[in-house]
Amino acid sequence: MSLAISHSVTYDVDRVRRDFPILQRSVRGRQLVYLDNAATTQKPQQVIDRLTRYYREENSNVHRGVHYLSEVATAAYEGARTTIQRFLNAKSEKEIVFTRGTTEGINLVAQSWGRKNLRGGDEVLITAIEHHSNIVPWQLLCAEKGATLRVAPVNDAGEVIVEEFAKLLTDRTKIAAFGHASNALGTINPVRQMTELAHAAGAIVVIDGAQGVPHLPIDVQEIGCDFYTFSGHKVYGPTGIGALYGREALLDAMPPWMGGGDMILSVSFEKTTYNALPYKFEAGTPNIADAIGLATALDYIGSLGLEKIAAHEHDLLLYATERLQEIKGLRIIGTSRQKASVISFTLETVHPHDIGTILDQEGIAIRTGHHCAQPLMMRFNVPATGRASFGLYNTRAEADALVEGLKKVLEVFG
Ligand code: C6P
Repeated sequence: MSLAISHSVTYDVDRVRRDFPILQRSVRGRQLVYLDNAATTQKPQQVIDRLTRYYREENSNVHRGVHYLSEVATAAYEGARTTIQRFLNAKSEKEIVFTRGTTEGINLVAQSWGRKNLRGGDEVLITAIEHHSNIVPWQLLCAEKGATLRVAPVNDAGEVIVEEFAKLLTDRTKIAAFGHASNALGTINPVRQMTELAHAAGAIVVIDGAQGVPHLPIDVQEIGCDFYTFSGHKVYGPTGIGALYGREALLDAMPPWMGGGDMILSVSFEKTTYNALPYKFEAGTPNIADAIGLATALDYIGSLGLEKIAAHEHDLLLYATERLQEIKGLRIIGTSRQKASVISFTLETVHPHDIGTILDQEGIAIRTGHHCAQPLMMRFNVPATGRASFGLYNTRAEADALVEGLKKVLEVFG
């Protein structure tokens, strides 16, 4: 990673911050410094207003009523799907399934495509830096099918060793599933290259985009993956909503995962037929308001400019990485050349939970723990790390506050 620092003059972070009411509040008598964006992001007023407007003026069930409000809600809900389709550059709205988030998206693929297509002796290939949400669904599937989970290793920088990944792809590999970016280390994977390799071996590709979408412009056609899933709450949208992109031909051939309302065409006790895509995978009343809120969030970041956000966050990553070198005994875990604005670290003499607690007294929010990536913690021989993750509204001054906060931690424990 180059440490040359450049600062984008076209990105007005002070103006951006004014869109986020929560950033104005104080915590424990201090100005909030929110550096836990990989866990969840704060919401701009535009998203909050859209949710309120929906409940005040448009609330109704979708795809059901002929009455006015149902038509308005349906149009807004389907409009949100179109926004997501365009955001990911999917070919068609039929390829966008609303889910509760990344975890549900991965489970949907495992339970529908996986259960239909996996046999005993088959293999699923993941990598050593996956979040539990991209490990456990495959373990459940493999246990049921008598298949084997294989894990591609990472080097000491936290980069997937692509040659090893390639070696583990065989004609037994039916699914390759990997993250776009690691939540615990920030590593950005070469997803296009990994997708090509997996396809050459005959596997389908599932990408966990939870940490990709907030930091990188996404083009699923350019990546070439079969499935891509992400969570709204990590991209300045509401919790409880996300989306799964799936290639139309694959979704079409997959059985429904959950049964109930909206996913049916007709039901009789003898035989039920299923709805067209994407509704076949959206059983029950969907999370209408939050789908609309998610689209507003994507419009919001689109209006700021995805490239500008990425440049701003990269600047913060470089600046904070450099300043953190001042802290005695601090070790950064994850030094990938391609890295999102996530910095995991340990302090020689202090447990991460103590670091988090003392920073909290200063109004600084970071995450501490295993970050739902326990195998990764074992790989780096640490029980836990502190993790500062930067979003589009963070500033260099906040990186400075983190450094000063860590100096206080050392005063207490050093
Ligand atoms: N990571 C973090 O603090 P859900 O919970 O379904 O929205 O996202 C799960 C998930 C899957 N993959 C990756 C790479 C993720 O980072 C996450 C969520 C949070 O790092 C909460 S554990």
